[in-house]
Amino acid sequence: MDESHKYKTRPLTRRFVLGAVVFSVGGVILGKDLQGAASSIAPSLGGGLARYLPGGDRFRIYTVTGGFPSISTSAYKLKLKGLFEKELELSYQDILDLPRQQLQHNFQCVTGWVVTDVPWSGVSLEYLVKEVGLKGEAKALEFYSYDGVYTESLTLDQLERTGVLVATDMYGSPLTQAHGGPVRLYVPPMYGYKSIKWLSEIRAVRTPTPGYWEQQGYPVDAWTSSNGSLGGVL
Ligand SMILES: Nc1nc2c(c(=O)[nH]1)N[C@H]1C(S)=C(S)[C@@H](COP(=O)(O)O)O[C@H]1N2
Ligand SMILES: [Mo]
Repeated sequence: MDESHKYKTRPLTRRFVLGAVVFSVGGVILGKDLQGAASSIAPSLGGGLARYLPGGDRFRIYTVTGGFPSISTSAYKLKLKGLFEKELELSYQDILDLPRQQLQHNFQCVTGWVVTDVPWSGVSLEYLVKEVGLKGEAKALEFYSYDGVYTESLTLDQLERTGVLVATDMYGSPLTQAHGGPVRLYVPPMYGYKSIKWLSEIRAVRTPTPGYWEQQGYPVDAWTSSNGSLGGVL
């Protein structure tokens, strides 16, 4: 069995969960929607309640499993499987060695919070996919997480229009575990649920299975604005 795919989860403490309840009293709705059953706010972010309110320009940390997978950069592997010309496994270093892209864009969750002008860097997913090469039948990409539960997908058509990053850095530093490090996806013009954290595998397929939240009714086409284009941000 491949050791690199084992991970430890860090369960939320009782205090953590209680904190979330207090926040809901304070006006932040922590319902059964995208907040997830066990999602909460990282205490390390610090600061007062205002920082977590919609428009407070602070990320909220989400996880649908109640823990954060812990994958060291040395154990990290990104699998490329399915309808690629060849199946591959990339190490963290392999990803760092690919041409880097930077972009600055808002991060917006459908629950109402948005963080403006977040600087990201990583590798263009479109570039990566073209380098590896797709078989003719491939029409979409499915994404899997080291948490073993969360999934997402993009059609190749969406990929061409979005400038998706296989992201390793945010605000000029390596992604933290809470934000999906070592490697997550960042899909600039779509709602945050497309930006899968702890990315473990990209699978090229004919017809994508809808992602975790999409199976619960959220749109597969998750554009935050009507034109669905990046408008020259990249
Ligand atoms: N693996 C995983 N990825 C995920 C989620 C999650 O719960 N698990 N939540 C999604 C949602 S709804 C949002 S808004 C963003 C939040 O990113 P953050 O936790 O870095 O703020 O992650 C997305 N990616
Ligand atoms: Mo979200």
